Amino acid sequence: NRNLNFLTGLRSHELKITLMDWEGQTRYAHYDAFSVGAEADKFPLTLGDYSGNAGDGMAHNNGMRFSTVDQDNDRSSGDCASARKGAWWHVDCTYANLNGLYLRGSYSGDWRGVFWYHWRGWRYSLKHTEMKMRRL
Ligand SMILES: [Ca+2]
Repeated sequence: NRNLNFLTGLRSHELKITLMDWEGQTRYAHYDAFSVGAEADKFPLTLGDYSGNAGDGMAHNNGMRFSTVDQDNDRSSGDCASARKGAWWHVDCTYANLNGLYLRGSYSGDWRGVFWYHWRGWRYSLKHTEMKMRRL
């Protein structure tokens, strides 16, 4: 996150997230702006406008601070990074959990896999995901 803060502070960037399920289907979400703020502010996320075919899974996270298991900066009375098994820009908690557990497709139980709610729902852990940023 320090590196993302440094790089996105130098120049404007866009973000493309690609997702793949276990059947080989792919989807993408593009945000026309992407930056990560300073560590002192808990690495807040800024996203621009969405386009794509995965659904706007990260709109909810826009403007949020980054939470980890030892840094609860979310808006939940609980601890989302622990509950969702992944550090992220949690709100209460998230509809996109790309740092979650690698659970190989459908799973039961709580929201803890690598999910993108707006595509495969929260009980499906994706096979492959990427977050790619590029200078504008
Ligand atoms: Ca909390």
